[in-house]
Amino acid sequence: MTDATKLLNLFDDLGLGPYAGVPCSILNPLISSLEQDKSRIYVNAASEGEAMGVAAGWNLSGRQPVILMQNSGLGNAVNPLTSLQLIYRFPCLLIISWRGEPGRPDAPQHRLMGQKTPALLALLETPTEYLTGDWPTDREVIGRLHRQMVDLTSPVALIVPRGALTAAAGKEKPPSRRLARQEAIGIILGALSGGEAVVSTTGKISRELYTTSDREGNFYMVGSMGCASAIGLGLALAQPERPVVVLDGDGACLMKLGNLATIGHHRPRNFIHVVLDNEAYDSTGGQATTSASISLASVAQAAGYSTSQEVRDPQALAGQLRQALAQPGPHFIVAKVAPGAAADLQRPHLTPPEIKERFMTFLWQAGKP
Ligand SMILES: Cc1ncc(C[n+]2csc(CCOP(=O)(O)OP(=O)(O)O)c2C)c(N)n1
Repeated sequence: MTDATKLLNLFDDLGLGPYAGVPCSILNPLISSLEQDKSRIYVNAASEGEAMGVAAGWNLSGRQPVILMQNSGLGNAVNPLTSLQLIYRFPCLLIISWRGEPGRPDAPQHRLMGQKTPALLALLETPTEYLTGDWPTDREVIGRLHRQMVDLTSPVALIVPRGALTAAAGKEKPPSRRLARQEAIGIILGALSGGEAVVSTTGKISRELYTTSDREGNFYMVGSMGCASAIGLGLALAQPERPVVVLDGDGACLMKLGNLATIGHHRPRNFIHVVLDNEAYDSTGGQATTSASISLASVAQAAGYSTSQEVRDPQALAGQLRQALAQPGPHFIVAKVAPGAAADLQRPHLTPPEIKERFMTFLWQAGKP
């Protein structure tokens, strides 16, 4: 396996950097090295598209930026790639992890993008190479790719398959005294009376909800990071009598922060938006989001939610939720929770179409809650 530190040193030698991106567990060795060693700039962008913009700013200052993303995030980056980097000819290195690589078992949301990633990059006229995990080969691969980037003054891509990268052991994070996310989910589900629709965001939140509180009225959104609150808005507007509870992550909420404005504008009375805020992308290795330094609750309040509160203990969470269920919304609750999850978390055993069918049947059969 290729060591992340060696790779970063090689990038330094080639004059590559600074760095911006959104994490993937495959890229965790690189991102956690960047987070720990502050000698290089790493901007933890809210979305991959935003990272492309930050990188273009660096290009304008004469730098050769590196943008890190999961291949699912390539979707978010396509517009800037085609209408910014490629047309202005900004040389930069895209490091793209390869979830859903054909022939390797992976979660269903990665299948199609995994199949299409190389073809999509080819279609987007972006020269592409693969990290192999063999250091002498990888050194050559990156040298070749960098030469193409410079010669063509254009973006280039390095696809990183699972297992190609490794890192030196990171620092142990001190244990958090905050409420565990799983406990918070238990409190929220415990306050429901049965007819509520629950939409959960991608990653460990959906896995925890499934493992501890599976019910027909749960819609596990396994991909499309950031869309849970938008799905919830659609549902709440279409079913105004039914309370809709969205379980969001801070990373996902930040990725599509604009959803808050849309929800605040349309003001669905039956909408409860809970952000389980561990200040981290826990599902991909615990890299920091920016939520520690901003108040998501203030953003929601300014966007027009009826109520917006930050809670830190079980009683406050239960109390806020009871109130939200009793009074017209939209409501926003930020529950500050600890990073980390149980080791034995399951993934939904249902396929995405089965999740959909079961949830739709629930909506029909449950009638009015
Ligand atoms: C567009 C996109 N970019 C990146 C990912 C990879 N990814 C999956 S879950 C996740 C972290 C989500 O963080 P958060 O919403 O804070 O929830 P947590 O994992 O902390 O519970 C990331 C980055 C993705 N699925 N989609």
